[in-house]
Amino acid sequence: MLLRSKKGRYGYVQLHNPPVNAIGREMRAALLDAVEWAESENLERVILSGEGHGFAAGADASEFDYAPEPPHLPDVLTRIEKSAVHWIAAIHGVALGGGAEIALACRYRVARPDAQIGFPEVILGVVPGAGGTQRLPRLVGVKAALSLIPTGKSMRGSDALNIRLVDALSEDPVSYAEMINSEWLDMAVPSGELNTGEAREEDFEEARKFASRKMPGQSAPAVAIDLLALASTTDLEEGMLEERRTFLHLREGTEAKALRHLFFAERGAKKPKTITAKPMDVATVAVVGGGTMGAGIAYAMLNAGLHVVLLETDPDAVERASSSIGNLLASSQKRGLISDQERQGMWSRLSATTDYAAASKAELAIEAVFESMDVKREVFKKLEAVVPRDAVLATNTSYLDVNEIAAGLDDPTRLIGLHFFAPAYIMKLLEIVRGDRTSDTALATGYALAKSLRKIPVVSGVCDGFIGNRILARYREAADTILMDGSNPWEIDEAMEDFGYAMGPYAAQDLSGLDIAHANRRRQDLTRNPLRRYIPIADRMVNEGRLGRKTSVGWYRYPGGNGKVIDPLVEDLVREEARFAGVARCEIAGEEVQRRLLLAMINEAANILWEGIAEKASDIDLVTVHGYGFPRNRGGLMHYADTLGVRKILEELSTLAAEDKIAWEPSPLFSELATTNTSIVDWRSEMPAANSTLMRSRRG
Ligand code: T1G
Repeated sequence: MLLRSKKGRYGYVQLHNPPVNAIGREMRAALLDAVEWAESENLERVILSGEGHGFAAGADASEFDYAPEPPHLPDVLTRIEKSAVHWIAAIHGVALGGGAEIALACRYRVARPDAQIGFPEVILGVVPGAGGTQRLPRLVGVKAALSLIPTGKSMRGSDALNIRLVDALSEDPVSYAEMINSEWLDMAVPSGELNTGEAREEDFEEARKFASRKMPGQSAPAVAIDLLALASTTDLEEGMLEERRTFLHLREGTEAKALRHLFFAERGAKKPKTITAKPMDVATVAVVGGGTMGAGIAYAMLNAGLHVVLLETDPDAVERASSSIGNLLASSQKRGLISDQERQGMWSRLSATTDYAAASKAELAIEAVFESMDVKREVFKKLEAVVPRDAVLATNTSYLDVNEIAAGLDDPTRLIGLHFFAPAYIMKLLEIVRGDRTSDTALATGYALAKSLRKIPVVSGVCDGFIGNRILARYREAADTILMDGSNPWEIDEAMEDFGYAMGPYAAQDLSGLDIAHANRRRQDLTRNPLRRYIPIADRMVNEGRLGRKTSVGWYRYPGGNGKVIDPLVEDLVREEARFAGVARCEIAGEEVQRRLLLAMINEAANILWEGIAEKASDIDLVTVHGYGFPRNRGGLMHYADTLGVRKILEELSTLAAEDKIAWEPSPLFSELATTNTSIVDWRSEMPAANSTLMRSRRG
């Protein structure tokens, strides 16, 4: 846990807990031993550094589900701060959360300019619990502390020097620490003994507004601001006691548990245990189709340092695609996301053409053309003729059958789905669709590409809509049913916004366009169960030309292309459709709207798990949070379902099934979970995702 040595009267202590030096009980105890060791050896200074990639990533978050064990970090840090031996933090890589708090307790801090220092605790739904909210404002002032702790942001070492969070910069912090003059060290005042300086109400007000805008519905940022205010009016010891009490309270709360669940789910998604094949090395990607999705995908690939060959059907389309990508590059540079040099480098790695032969060196080729099976099959025929035999082929389809596309290939094992979400260069989620014949190499290559694009990959089996769009379709069907039976769009939207969605289902449809879901429903006409209740209201809207924002009218009106306003005409239209359908409408309370829409999605997601389309529940949480706006502080759809409990879900679905058996038939997963007393998030299918035998057997 710690590597310890000394040279003369200098002690060297290195935090050692790969991969990120997370600070757990053993490290806390070792730090305490090191303080006593340094004093017993009558050392003049201890130089504290981190072994490996960084200083320390913070407290070991996997311990947060258990009772805290002594020695507690705040106590260890107080011992360091009060020790007669001066501790110097020599920081490289990350010093986050508890790692940054250790540095604050040291007498002196020297960092590499490219180090990352910050307090991301609020991202985990907690606040710093080892003196961060009390020492930081004393060291850097309240205003600077308000820009760091309530936002969870980290800053480079070079910026940290500007606010005196570190005292010096060096490419070799340990050597620098050896040369610090002893008198300097003696004069350095421990951060805990400093005053916070001016604390203006307007700074707190601004921080509160920023926090509620950037982290809506999350409570930790506001609590962190209160603790920073406390630092201005209370002595360090008192303030730390209140901070510790607050941290422990938040840590037990549903919000922190939800955010912790997502934290580990996001990391688990990056390195799936089930994929052992070696991925192809991808340096050049061919992107077929330069429309919105294709240009976005091309930009994402360029931004990851790859070469892109963009293929279009004719010179005009090539020109349009090139200029779309050029505009994306220019706007990123204008927003300071990339430098001019980076922009030029990305532009130089793009070649756009109608000539498929240009793709002859691509290790991966992805199509983002019109959602037509024939068009896609045609594209893949042309790609197969030019790309290397072992190149991976990918489709960006959002719902077409990947197996059917693969059936048209000479070698179907090379095909995967790579379902990007618009805008492809921003949205983190990437559904990797595994067909029946997809090879492990192709799948592993998809994952490796996701990592280089810094996406959150989730593997899906083949079904209509994969994971996300299949749940979305059920969500919308349930909403339309409530619309028919008594609510109106804005009441339903309000209910889901009260749950935590930034936008309800109807405002969201206006954004994406009602015609997209309409086309999907038409496509499903032949396969839909004729006995299943069908709600024609959304079709009526499309037939009336009300497609959403793009036509300035949809479920709402958008006068002058501005914000949405309620449109009484929609209410009339809904009432008329209910009359045609012979439905006696009645008022439905917001809580009931929430209950039904959430249960509908939970049940669909349970079937997705049961059929082996998704490998684990936490993957569905990543899809719903990162692709469909499910409130982050609820932890995702399946983590939220576990807070309801399997038995309660089964009971409520059974009641609803009495009303409409086809729509509400409880997923068999729930009976299995109830029998084995297993939570949804802990359930594991006996087969890896996308196992077609399992899927077919369970789909019935
Ligand atoms: N606790 C436990 N495990 C952690 C961890 C942590 N804090 N941080 C990372 N890991 C694991 C992670 O699960 C993964 O495991 C592996 O390390 C690599 O992570 C008292 C209360 C440091 C920037 O919030 O931001 O301190 O999947 O894939 O991309 O006031 O990890 O390999 O088994 O993310 O190079 C505050 C969280 C804690 C920092 C590295 N600290 N970590 O990114 O690797 S609360 C944080 C990160 C606290 C104090 C409070 C990133 C990283 P596995 P990775 P990476």
